[in-house]
Amino acid sequence: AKPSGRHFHRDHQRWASLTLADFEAINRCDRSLPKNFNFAGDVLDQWSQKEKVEDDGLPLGAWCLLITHSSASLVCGLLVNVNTILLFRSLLGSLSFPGLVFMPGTTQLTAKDILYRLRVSKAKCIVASEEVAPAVESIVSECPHLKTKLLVSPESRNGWLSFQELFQSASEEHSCVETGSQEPMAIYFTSGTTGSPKMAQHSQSSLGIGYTLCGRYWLDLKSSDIIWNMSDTGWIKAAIGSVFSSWLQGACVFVHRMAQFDMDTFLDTLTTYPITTLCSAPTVYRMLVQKDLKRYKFKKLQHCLTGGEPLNPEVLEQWKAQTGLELYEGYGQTEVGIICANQKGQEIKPGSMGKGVLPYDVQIIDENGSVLPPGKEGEIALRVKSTRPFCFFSEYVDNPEKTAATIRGHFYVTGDRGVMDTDGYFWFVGRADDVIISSGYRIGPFEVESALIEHPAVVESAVVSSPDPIRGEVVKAFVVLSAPFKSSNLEELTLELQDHVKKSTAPYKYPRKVSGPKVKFVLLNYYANMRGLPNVHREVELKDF
Ligand code: BCO
Repeated sequence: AKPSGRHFHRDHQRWASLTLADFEAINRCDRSLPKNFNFAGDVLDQWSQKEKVEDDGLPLGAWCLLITHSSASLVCGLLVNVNTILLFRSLLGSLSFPGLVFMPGTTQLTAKDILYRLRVSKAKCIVASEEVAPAVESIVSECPHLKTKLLVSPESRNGWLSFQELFQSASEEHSCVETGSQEPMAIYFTSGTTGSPKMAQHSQSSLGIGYTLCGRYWLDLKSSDIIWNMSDTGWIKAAIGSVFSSWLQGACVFVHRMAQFDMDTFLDTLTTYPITTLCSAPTVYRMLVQKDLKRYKFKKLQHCLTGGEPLNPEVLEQWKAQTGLELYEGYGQTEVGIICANQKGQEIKPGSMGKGVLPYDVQIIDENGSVLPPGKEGEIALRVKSTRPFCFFSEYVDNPEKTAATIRGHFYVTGDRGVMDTDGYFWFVGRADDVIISSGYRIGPFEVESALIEHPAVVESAVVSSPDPIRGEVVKAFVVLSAPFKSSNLEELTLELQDHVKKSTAPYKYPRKVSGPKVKFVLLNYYANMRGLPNVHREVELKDF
């Protein structure tokens, strides 16, 4: 790749000798982590300098190199539903401040979700768009730590600072702060089987350096590429694909936010703009291969990626047959980023999620933490002892028990079950717990059950995963109705319950299937236990037994 081995900017006093090749060496464990690292100063400022001094065909200069500057002293910022370019500005601005941790929120968060996030994180500042401002105002009185509200909008609003005004009046000169490479940089909320989402904290280097090889070999990016990574900015996949991995390689990030996913807009975008690299959830490819794709001529598309949920081999084959392009699957988690991938140049085995990605040592382990041989099913795990890889999350904030519970022997356990073959390729089997992976979202059943139980019709609920041909899995709710609702029209009541969940928590979690309590479900668990499967609360086809 073009930038490899080249100096970002030799004259720069802080990183006079550190190059992209050095960041790669750190990922290969051939070089130790520097004491200090700051992505804004040590990567973006270098590319910015390079762009100023060399005219070597960097594509559009559109990697949003706009560092904000203000004297506000913030500790934590929640960024919700802001226009993506502005989100990048605030995110990069946040990197330039000492002690500031950013916390992206997905566009679908409800007022209740925002309240939860602001309270547990004790965030001092929120950056939000106009659409979200009323939701924030409805809960702000319950957030004693929140001091500053920053509105991203051409309009002004009482009680909010204007992001645009502050940005325009900020000096173009800035000096980026020194940050320790293991200082906290970001918090991502992630769902588990029980309880509310946990705060997984990443450091300056885990996100800022950790995915250098992933950008080069999985995303296959060069500074002349344009990547469209469709993930919502609230997910770590956006941090990897739309910020850190891409900008480490100097690639241009294409941004097109759709209020709601629309297939025609999606296809028009690929045929109109010179996007070279596409990253999207398997669900999107499943939807796409239903269409006659041969009718479309994608302008520059040459590298396609997917992740967030398992990709079925048929979809990979259909995509290739229709477009002539391979589909490179990656596998990872909020806590650890990308840990397995089908990298460019590697043979793809359809149905496999590729090989382990450096610096991780990925293994399949048993319940005692012992490594299993190829072909044996167990839990997908990463070696953390004696040395914990630097690109790991640091901890679940304020939750030492949950942090400790991820460690088994010498390994971090992902909670996913899989198999490694004799060639070192990993094959996903399923979750080892009750987390539901639907359309690339990780959904905690408890969160949906809590939302359902708030409705007067629901006395009890049990939420499980159910197979789905397009979304991989969907949320299915079994409910026991309260006496006054027992004679209700069930179709109408189902819609009402779905709507209720969409209002109570992020709508992507709503139960797409709702049913009365079923003996069948209890029986399935019984059969699962008979087969020695751990804790399987999923709806499966009876034929599977
Ligand atoms: O399908 P429905 O129409 O019944 O429901 C949809 C929306 O209509 C609805 N909704 C959205 N906003 C709403 C609302 N309803 C009421 N009020 C609102 N304000 O809620 C449902 C949302 O479902 P969705 O998000 O799946 O929507 P959609 O349009 O079907 O999108 C399909 C996908 C595939 C584009 C979408 O599911 C998606 O983006 N998935 C990928 C998620 C992702 O990026 N995951 C990566 C996580 S990070 C990770 O895995 C770590 C790996 C390193």
